[in-house]
Amino acid sequence: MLSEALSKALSEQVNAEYYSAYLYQAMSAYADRAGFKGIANWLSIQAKEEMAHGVHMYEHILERGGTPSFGDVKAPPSSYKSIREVFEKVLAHEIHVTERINKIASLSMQENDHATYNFILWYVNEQIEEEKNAEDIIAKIAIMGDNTGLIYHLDMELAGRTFTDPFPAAAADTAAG
Ligand code: OFO
Repeated sequence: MLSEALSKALSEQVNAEYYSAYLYQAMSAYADRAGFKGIANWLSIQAKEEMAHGVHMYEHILERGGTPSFGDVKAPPSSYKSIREVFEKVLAHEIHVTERINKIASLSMQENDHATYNFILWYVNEQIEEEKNAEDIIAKIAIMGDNTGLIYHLDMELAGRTFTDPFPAAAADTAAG
């Protein structure tokens, strides 16, 4: 059974994942209004992934007999100076999320909760990809400078991103009852 401390930490992380979704959706709106539909698509899919991260974590709390708690999801910033700034903020946010996830991993170990430790390792690994994705895009933007024509190439590339359920097995289990 999940301890109270881990129930609280995981519930707060569910909230943080929902905030991530909200943040990326707001960034997507900025990119869309600035005319970068492909970048807006990438950010919108990122928002969907964050929702899936939050739901999956919520389900773990219930599955382990914990009590999920709910708080306000804070409002994200909605205006940005440039696409470069957007992705710098994505990276800074993901670094922050990595710190949060690592704290939950440490707490699971302290409490000898091997099931939660095993569960949170998926998120630990996911954070490697989350930070790398943002770093790769920032590196491309650094080469492009403020050349809007080149940013449109990035826009076309990011238009190709499609949503893949990060937890297809869990979705199939739910469907099967
Ligand atoms: Fe949930 O990985 Fe980004 O924040």
